[in-house]
Amino acid sequence: MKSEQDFDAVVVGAGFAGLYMLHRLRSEGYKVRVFEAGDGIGGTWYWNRYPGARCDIESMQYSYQFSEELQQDWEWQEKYATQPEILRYAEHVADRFDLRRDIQLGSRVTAAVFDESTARWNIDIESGGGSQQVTAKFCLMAVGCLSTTNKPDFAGLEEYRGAVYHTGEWPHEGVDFAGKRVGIIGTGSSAMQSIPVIAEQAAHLTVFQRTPNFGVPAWNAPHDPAAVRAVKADYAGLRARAKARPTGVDFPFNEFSALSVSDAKRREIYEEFWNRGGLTFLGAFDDLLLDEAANETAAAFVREKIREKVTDAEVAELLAPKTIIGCKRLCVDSGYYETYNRPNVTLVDVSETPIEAFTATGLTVAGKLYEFDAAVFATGFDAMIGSFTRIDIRGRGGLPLREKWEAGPRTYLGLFTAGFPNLFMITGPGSPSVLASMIQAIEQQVDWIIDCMDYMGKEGLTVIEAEVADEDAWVQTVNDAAAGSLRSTCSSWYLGGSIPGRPRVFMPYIGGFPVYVEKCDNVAAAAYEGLRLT
Ligand code: N01
Repeated sequence: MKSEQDFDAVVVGAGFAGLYMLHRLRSEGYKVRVFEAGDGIGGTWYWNRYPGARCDIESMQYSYQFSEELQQDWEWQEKYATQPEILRYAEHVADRFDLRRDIQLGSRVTAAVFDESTARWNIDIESGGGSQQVTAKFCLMAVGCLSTTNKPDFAGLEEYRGAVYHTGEWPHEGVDFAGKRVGIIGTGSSAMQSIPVIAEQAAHLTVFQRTPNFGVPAWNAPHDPAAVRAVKADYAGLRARAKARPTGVDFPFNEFSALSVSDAKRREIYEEFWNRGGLTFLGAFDDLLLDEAANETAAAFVREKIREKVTDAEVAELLAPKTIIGCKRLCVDSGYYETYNRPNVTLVDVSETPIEAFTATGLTVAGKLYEFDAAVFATGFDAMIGSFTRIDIRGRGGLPLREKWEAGPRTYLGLFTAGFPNLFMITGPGSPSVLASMIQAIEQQVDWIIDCMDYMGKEGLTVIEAEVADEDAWVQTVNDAAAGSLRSTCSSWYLGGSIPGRPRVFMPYIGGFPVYVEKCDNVAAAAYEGLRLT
């Protein structure tokens, strides 16, 4: 059955971006509807329920700042929030701001087509076995950066008789691995978090590692109430300091080179940052992601730590990455390396000899069969663009977005893509997104979009779209920023790394959050420079 409805704005996705977008749109009087494929809100935190799932940004900063009452009232329990706690927080926000009445759950947007005769978007939705079509003046893509899972197409997978799970689509009822043999593929953040927990439960765990990753301890712990009180006494101060940092996160950092100090001093500083833990380790020196020699000092330090933790020297060698630290996103670990000292954990190196095929009882590598009762794919995501390209989005002249982005995403500020009028992206490729603190990046973009829409209303303008020349210039800016960073030198999901056939384009803007914010503000101040308004 088809029903027709017209909205000022349709928001795709009810994660943190969709929730805040809805709140702002409704407060400004727009008629809006959010469509969410999941049966609950929370986006990536709704789906990623694998054992051990936590955020790698500290909880006091991984939260909304738009409401002082909200940030004062909410009590985060630990330094790094668990997935269930983050989901509870999202649900609290939805209830507190009465958002649910405009969110349609279990509703996957399958197509969004711009109708040039009406200057509106025709949006198709599949829900509960039926389809629905709505129209909207504005189409707001709040689809997240890490939402479309990457499931490698291993030969023989259909013959495998055990259960198959993906960390990014974990069963809501949980999985009991007690007494089971488990095989896990991948050693990124999701694997590093889930492996210690699964190993404790399972009879045996076999880890298939293609590329080792650097992990720095989380040192997670319950919050010290006095420290929380101190933050809350000046939350605005913390937010302002975070906003001024390239990463959008406030943490201690040094503004000198790793090569400018003596070996002894360098070690002392690394120990200090190691003991603080997490992603902030890379704040030890200011050139760790710029200079290979500087980076190697940090990489060597962490390798040494890994060797200290893992008793079997051969296994330790396999686990110690020989690459740039921080090139792939650094992992925040809790007992990951020590897990390999357990008698029920085996590491299988698939870097030289890839996984050949699944069989009915397991999988083979270099002709050897590894058997297990359940397979866990910790193989990551079709990051940053997968959630756009799986929707049939068509702009002017019927041009599919998939086609336009075939050689890599092209955007203006990560907010617009030329030829797709009135389509806004939140944390889209070409914006800092995953390289800033996500919720902060979301609030900045949503506020900017609202100002832009209000401006259009006041000026009697109905259509906004990026100029091709300005988009080209921004793509160049994004590429130039990436070229200056060691982050662009390895295969990672920032470049579509795990996805076969994907062009290698560094997708997020790495020039720093404050630089990006200033650019967006300048564009707005110059009557939306680079954008055609009609
Ligand atoms: O995914 P990944 P993830 N055969 O892409 C391997 C965020 N996150 O879900 O490196 C064998 O990092 C692949 O190997 P390789 C966070 O931003 C945050 O772990 O391509 N292996 C890699 O080891 C994070 O960075 C949190 O050689 C294959 C792994 O699968 C991002 O999400 C927690 C393979 C994928 O690692 C993604 O993390 C979790 C194949 N065919 C996630 N294909 C926190 O907040 C892929 N792999 C802490």
